[in-house]
Amino acid sequence: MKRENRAAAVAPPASERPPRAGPPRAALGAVGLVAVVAIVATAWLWGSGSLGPEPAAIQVGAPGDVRSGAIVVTPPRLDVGDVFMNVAEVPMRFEVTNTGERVAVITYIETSCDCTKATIVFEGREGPRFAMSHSTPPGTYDWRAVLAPGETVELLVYYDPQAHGVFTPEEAPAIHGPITRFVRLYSDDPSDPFVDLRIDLNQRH
Ligand SMILES: [Cu+2]
Repeated sequence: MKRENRAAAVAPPASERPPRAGPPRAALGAVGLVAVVAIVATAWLWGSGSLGPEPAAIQVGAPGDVRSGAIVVTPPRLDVGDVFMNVAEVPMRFEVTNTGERVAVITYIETSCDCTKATIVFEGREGPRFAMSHSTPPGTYDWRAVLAPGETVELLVYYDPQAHGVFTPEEAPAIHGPITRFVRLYSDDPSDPFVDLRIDLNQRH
């Protein structure tokens, strides 16, 4: 009884009802019931969406929740091989992708040494060049990069082999041979607030 009353209340308008003459009554009844169920279900979903909090499925989640904005750097590690001391600057190119289903905001970049600087090309422009946190601490630049889900931007890293001075291996052995540097990207990704990329090179005189 209850179901019949409800169906009557949300029946489609007369113009959408099937004509009286035509398929048997049983068939019409089935079609009508399907339509009513669909309308009621739609109304219920709408109602719950506007009245309650966001459905759990699209809330920013716990660590590891891939539905949040997620920053991925490609490649995560780059070996540029021999770098000679007489080269002014070695540019390296990476891609930064938001693999999440939400917007991700890159808020800050930090490198492990001032010989290494990093910037993101965002909206066609190279951003500020970040270095170590003591050289370009948070707040140095009024800058951030907002990446839509699936968006990829370019990350440029510059290594300056002369940054520590130009010395022979005998004069300064520490700045020769295998060298490793890191670049750290900070974002609002709740499951992974920063991501590191690694650069290896062989410093030669
Ligand atoms: Cu350095």
